[in-house]
Amino acid sequence: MKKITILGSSGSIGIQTLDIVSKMRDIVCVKGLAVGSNIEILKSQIKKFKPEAVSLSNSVDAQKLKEWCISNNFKTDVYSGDNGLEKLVTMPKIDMVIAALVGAGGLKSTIAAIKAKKDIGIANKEVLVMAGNYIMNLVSENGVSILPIDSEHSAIFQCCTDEKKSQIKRIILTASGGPFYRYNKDFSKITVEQALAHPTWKMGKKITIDSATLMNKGFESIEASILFGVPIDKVEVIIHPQSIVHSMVEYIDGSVIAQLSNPDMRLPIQYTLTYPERLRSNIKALNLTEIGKLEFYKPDFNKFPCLKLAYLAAKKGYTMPAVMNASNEIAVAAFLNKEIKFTDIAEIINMTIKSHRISENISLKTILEADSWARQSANKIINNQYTNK
Ligand code: MN3
Repeated sequence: MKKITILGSSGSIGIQTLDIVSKMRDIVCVKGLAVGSNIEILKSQIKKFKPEAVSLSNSVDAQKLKEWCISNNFKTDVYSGDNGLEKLVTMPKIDMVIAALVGAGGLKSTIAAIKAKKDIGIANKEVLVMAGNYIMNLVSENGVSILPIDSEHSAIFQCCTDEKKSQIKRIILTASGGPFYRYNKDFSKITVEQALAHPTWKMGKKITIDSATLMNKGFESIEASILFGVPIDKVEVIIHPQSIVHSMVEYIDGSVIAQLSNPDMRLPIQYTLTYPERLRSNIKALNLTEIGKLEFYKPDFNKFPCLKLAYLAAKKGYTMPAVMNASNEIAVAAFLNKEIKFTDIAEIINMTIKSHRISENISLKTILEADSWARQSANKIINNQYTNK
């Protein structure tokens, strides 16, 4: 029996993870659940999964939930804040933490989980973007496994089980392209509503905007480079609108291995939970003759400057990816708030990373300093130069 804690259980990955768990309760059991503020979803999850402990962002919500648990006879411990997350990931009983928070907010709890020697199912890609090498060092020091939940990285993981990493020539990361890869109108006029309408995947708002700008693919390139130990130059993004080939690995002998399935996040989530075993699933069987054709295109780096910026930040390394990630979070929030234009997102990131002085001394402290410096700078840029309100 694998015992898990899910951080971000009210989000898209969290909900789908629980859906998988409910179908294999003899294999996986949920001990801890953490959400931001979605108390109603958490209540229904407590009823169904009876976790030993849960956590919410703020203490007022936690207090309300505590009273609800008592009056409904649930013996669930209720925590809040960073402390609560730490409690959930360090519970002695659990084996694995599903890190499915969004953004930099998941960094500390992921680190705490690794230090408590828990295996990690990683969906919170920003953690690897901002502190990739630091995290991978901790992973090896503590002898834990970090398994990718993201569909592309799960694909790559499945394509390179036996071969040596030194024999990888190239990782080919596929991208659906988001809603705008064929869009020929003025990108600066793209509205929040248009950007939130993703053609293939239904996800949270932040990642949906990242998918529309292709920043998500930039993050995933960095994530692939970190997880599989290959330089960023060896990770190539290609647009594949059907989202059937989830990614590929090319070896030095010219062989290319791909993983295919209908697009359904429950497959990589299930594999993370059952690895190294494979179990039956309810996922719609792949029918290639029905699909007919699979297309592949080069991404347009001029239309999608965020992708270029992510590669640039990865090449600079050290604190630069953390700065790129933080300025992206600020810019995306401002776009969702209708304070800036779609095209301003890349400009704000560009201005922030250009004015950053890299620290080559990497520690959790310098990473967090770079992160908060970037948030302040990006906010300053928005307040001074972008007031379209
Ligand atoms: Mn993905």
